[in-house]
Amino acid sequence: MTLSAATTAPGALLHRRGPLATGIVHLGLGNFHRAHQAVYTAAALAAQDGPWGILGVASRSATVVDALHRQELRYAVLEVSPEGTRARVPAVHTGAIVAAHDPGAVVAAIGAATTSIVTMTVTEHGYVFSPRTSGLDLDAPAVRADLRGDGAPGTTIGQIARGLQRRARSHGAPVTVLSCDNLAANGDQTARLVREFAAALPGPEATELLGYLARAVTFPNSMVDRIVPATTDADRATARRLLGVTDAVPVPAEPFTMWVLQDRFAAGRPGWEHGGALFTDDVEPYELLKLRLLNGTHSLIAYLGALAGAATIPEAVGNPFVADAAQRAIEDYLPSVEVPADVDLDAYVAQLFTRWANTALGHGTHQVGSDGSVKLRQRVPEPAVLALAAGRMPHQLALTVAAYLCCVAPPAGFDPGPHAAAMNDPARERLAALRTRTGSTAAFAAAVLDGGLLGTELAEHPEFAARVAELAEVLTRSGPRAAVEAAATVGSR
Ligand code: CS2
Repeated sequence: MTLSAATTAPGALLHRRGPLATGIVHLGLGNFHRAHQAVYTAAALAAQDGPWGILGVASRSATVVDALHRQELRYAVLEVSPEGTRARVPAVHTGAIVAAHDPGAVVAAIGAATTSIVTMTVTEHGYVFSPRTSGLDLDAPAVRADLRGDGAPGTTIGQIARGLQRRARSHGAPVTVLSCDNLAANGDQTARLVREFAAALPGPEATELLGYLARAVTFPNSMVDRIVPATTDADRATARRLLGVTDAVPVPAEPFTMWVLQDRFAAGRPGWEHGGALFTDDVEPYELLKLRLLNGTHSLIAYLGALAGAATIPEAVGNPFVADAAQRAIEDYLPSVEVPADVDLDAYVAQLFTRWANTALGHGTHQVGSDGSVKLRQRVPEPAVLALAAGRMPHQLALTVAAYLCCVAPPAGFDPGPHAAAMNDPARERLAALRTRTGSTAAFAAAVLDGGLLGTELAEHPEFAARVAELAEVLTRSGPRAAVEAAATVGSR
C-alpha cells in the first residue's frame, strides 16, 4: 500500500483535512521546501483555514513530482535525531508540476489572480548571478533566451518576471515574492534581479513591468534554517516502518527548525507563526548569524571532512581537528555579526555543534560541499573583507577557500578522495582550466580571487589570496590536519 489520503494515519497528519485552494506557487520542490515551508504551512492551516495550498514546481526532474502524484501529493517528513525518528505528513500541496515539461504552466500559475505568494528554494545556483557583479548575469544564454521571450522561460528569475508581467497585463493584483534560499538579504537580492530583468526588456515592456513591481509586488527578506539531507533508501525503510505504507519520497530532517521573515506581504499570508516562524522587520542580524556561523562553518567542515575521508558532516566534525577549526571559524565570523537580542550566543554555538553531530541524520559532506562557487560567495567575502580592513587575517576563511579549491580543483598528483569528487560545482571546469594555466598554487589562488570568484572587494586584498595559497600548499603536502594547525598558528600577518 502506498501513502495516500486514505492511508495516512490521522496521528501523522500535520493539518486538518478539507478542500484546499491554491494560493502559493513554490519554485523548487526539493527536500528543503518540503521539510520547512510546507511544515510551517501545515501548522498555519491547522490553526486557521485559508487559501494556502501550494502548487509545487520542480525545475527539471520528474522523480518527486511523479512520486507525489502516485501518493495523492502526500509524503512524510522524518524528524531524525539520535533519540529516535518520528514521521509527520504535511499534506499542503495542491499540485505538483515539472517546469521543463510544462513550462507555460509556471507563468500561468504565477500570473493567476488566485496566487498571492510565489516562494522559492532554488539554491544559490538558481539565481544566475553574474560571476563578476552581484547582479543578474545578462550574458548567460539562459537569461538572454528568457529576455527574448520566444519560448517559455527557463530560469527562475525569467519565470517570475514573465509571470509578473502576465499579472500586470491581466489583472494587476498584488503578490509577494518570497525567497527562501541562503542568500544574505534574499528578498532584496531577488527584487534586484527581477528589476534588472525587467529593465533589460524592450522599452514599453520594461516600463510596464517596472511600474507593476513598484506598485504591487513585495520581496520580504527571510532567514530559513533546517538541516535537510537528501533522501536515502534507509529513509524510505524508516517511513515504511513508521507509517505502515510505502512512501517513495520521504524527507529526512533534523528536529531543529527556524524561520525569521519580514512581514511585508502584499496579498496576505498563512499564519506561519503557528509553526513557530518569527516575523520582524529586522531580519538581517538573524540572516548573517545563520549564513556565517552555520553555513560558512558548515562549508569548512564539509571540505576538511571530505579531504579527511569523511562521508558525512557528523563524521567530519567528529574529528577533533575539524571541530577545532569549526570553533575557530566561528570566532573569525563573529566580529561580522550582530547577535539578535533574543539569541543566546553561547547556546546558539553549542547547539550548532549538536546539530552538526547528529549522526542519525548523516548529512553528506559532498552535499554541503556542492556548489561552493556560488555558496561561498554568500558566506565568505564580506566577513573576510571586514577582518582584512581591520588589519586582521581571517585565517579560517582563507582555510575554507583553500580546502574548497583542493576539493574541486586539486593540483595534479593530489587525490582529494571520493567525497570531494562527488561534489557538483558549476565552476569545476573553469577552475580546472585556470589551475592548468597558472601553474603554481600561489598564481592559481591569485587568479581565482582576481577573477572575482568571491567578488571584487576581496580581490583587492592580495594578502588573502596569498594566505589561501599557503594553506592549500600545506593541505596538499601534509593533509587537512596539518592545514588546520597551520591556520591556527600566526600566519602571514
Ligand atoms: C548547507 C545548508 O548545503 C549547505 O550549504 O550549509 O544547506 C544548511 O544545511 C542549511 O542552510 C541549514 O539551514
